[in-house]
Amino acid sequence: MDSDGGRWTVFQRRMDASVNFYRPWDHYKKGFGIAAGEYWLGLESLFHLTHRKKVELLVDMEDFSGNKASARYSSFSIDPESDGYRLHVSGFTDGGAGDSLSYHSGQKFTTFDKDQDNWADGNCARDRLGAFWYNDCHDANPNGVYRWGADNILIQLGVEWESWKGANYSLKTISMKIRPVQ
Ligand SMILES: [Ca+2]
Repeated sequence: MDSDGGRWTVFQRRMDASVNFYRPWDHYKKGFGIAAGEYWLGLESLFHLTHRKKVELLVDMEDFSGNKASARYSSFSIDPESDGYRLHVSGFTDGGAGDSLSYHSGQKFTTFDKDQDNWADGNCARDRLGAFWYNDCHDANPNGVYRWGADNILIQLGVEWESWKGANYSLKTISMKIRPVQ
């Protein structure tokens, strides 16, 4: 919570595979995990935190070799449940990770039991074993299966930020955090 001046509210974190992130809509709506560890704040809370104030987003990540990178977005919000918790993100600034999130802007949230993605033939959450604002399907999959780096077998099935490490590398850590813009 203290990176770059503090006051950030973490709404997503992966770090040690201690929490199962392959969960249904109701879990992603209400939140799960613990704030000090692996964590999903919940879409309903995220909506309330972003729908009135102007909010920025910081995504921090680390690989298994100790390299770190980030991506920052000057504007972040999601719509109410009645519009599928649709994501709006813009104003990218590169901290070495590249932009894997703009592809997801404008998308509704999809879980294995609620398909709101742009893939006509299937459900991205079921195919990628995660839950996210899937398009057709992802450049970022931070809620995917926790794995230990790359194995050249499981492609697009990991905790991924593809513009940094590609589709065959599952990150050691990733966190997504927001704070109000001054
Ligand atoms: Ca679909």
